[in-house]
Amino acid sequence: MRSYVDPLMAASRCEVQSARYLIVRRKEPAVTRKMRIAALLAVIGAAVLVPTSAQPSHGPSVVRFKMIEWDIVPQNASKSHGPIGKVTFVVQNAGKLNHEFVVIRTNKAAGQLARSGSKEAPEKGAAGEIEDIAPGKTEKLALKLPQGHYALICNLAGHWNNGQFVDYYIH
Ligand SMILES: [Cu+2]
Repeated sequence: MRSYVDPLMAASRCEVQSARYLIVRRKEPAVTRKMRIAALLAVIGAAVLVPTSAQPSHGPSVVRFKMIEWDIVPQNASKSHGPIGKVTFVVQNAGKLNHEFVVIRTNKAAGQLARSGSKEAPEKGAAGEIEDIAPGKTEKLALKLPQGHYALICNLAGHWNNGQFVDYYIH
């Protein structure tokens, strides 16, 4: 049995090695091609963007959030792509309690604004807020925001501590 298996294994090992060699050989041109395509797309993208580059922003300028017990859930906003400049927060209270929406520019993570167990978080760096949003209501807040990290929180007693916050970046 052994004498039969050994040559087969040797043969397949040899095939694997030559296949590996082929992959390695083909890999480089593929990567180069990809890079060339990416560079080409960048050039096309830049050419398309140049006439309208007055506002160098990416992501929507109207960002929607849903507030629930206990969270602030991005609807169309991505944590990493916020528009630089004017942004309109459209905040729907989809919960059963009143909530508020505070936009704070801070280097701290939204969940680390205060000690765990704190009734409220400090609002140092607050850029604006919607004071009260009744259940079922949708309110808007338009702000001009510089690049940076923001904590979006509800700061009604106990709400932040229950997890009603989200990190948001503008860059
Ligand atoms: Cu709340």
